[in-house]
Amino acid sequence: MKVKRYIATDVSEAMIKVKNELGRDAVILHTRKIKKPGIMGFLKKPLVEVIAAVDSSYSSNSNKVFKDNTLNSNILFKNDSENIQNIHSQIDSIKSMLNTVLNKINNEDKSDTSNILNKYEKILLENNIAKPIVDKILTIVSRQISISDENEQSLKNAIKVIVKDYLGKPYSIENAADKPKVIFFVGPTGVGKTTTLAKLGAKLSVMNNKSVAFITSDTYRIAAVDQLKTYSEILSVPLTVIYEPHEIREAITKYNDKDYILVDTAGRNHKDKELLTELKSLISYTNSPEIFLLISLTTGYKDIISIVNSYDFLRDYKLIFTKLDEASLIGNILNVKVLTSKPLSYITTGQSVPDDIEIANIDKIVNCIVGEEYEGSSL
Ligand SMILES: Nc1nc2c(ncn2[C@@H]2O[C@H](COP(=O)(O)OP(=O)(O)OP(=O)(O)O)[C@@H](O)[C@H]2O)c(=O)[nH]1
Ligand SMILES: [Mg+2]
Repeated sequence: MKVKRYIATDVSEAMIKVKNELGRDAVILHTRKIKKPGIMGFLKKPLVEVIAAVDSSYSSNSNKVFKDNTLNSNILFKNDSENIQNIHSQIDSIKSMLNTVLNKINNEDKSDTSNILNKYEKILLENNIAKPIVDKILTIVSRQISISDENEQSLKNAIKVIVKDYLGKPYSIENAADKPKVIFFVGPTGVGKTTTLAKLGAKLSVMNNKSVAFITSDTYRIAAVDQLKTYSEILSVPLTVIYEPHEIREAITKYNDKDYILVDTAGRNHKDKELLTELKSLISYTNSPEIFLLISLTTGYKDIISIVNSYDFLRDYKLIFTKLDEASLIGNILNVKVLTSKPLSYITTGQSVPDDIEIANIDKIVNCIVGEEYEGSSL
């Protein structure tokens, strides 16, 4: 075996020297960094010392070891970098897979959300709720909760809360404070003014033991007075017929001791300004009257808007909705309520006096608006 020491400025220079002198079969036994001797040596770059050996009898094996070592370390190094690259590319593909899954979940969520919102938009529109009101409700709702299949019920409940809030608390005639309370029944022709007045008159006098009187200013139709006269006789409630608006003052004075004075008015074609002026004059002769505007649930929304606009000279009134039994949709209750901001009071549910009337049941109306059954009376 031949062993030799080499000093070089770096490893590659040392290797060249080893290779030149000992040949390709040389084996590196040892390498180390060394300082040049002397003070100046400390300031210079260190040198490399390589101890190499060669044995002719093992030359081919030694060469192999040397080569294999190099190869192994190369392979190892190469494998390491490939592995790292592999890991990076796997991480990248996991990332992109995750993104795809997340996008899918998001999109599914969005499509779930819009499916459920679409479903309720349809239900509300089918129930005749005006489009701007439907949009308003759904905008509020979609801001309030994130919607998915599981919380469809929460969406429905949120809609119910908003609708309930819009509808407010119903007003009952029994809450009237002053005495006598003068109550006008106004509205379009044939809407149910006289019948509703009779229903409430009967409830107040027979069931609530209140003293009641009737006044009618409806002398346009021959049968109109007779109709109310019949109810007044059955209920033993006095009736006064007035022919001019100012006569109402005297009639009210006459019934000063009563708890309630219910005033029937002639049905007005809401497009007839003159008739409406007469009604205005009649009401103006009364101190703090209570007014009920009656609207039939069989009337279309466009006509309802026109009716409500014609009666906007009445600053204060309560809403009575009639003929629920004949209607197939209930949405106009909400439409009118939003349009007028006036309190709801009663709903009439048929022709029978006095039974077919109820104080507006807000929960029943709300449930029906979101697509559930209206409990009790028809629809
Ligand atoms: N189905 C149904 N019919 C009703 C209801 N309320 C009133 N009616 C009927 O509607 C018709 C007109 O009722 P009226 O009380 O005379 O109506 P009105 O508003 O006084 O009519 P005019 O005085 O002519 O303007 C009558 O046949 C009533 O029986 C109701 O809730 N449901
Ligand atoms: Mg009438």
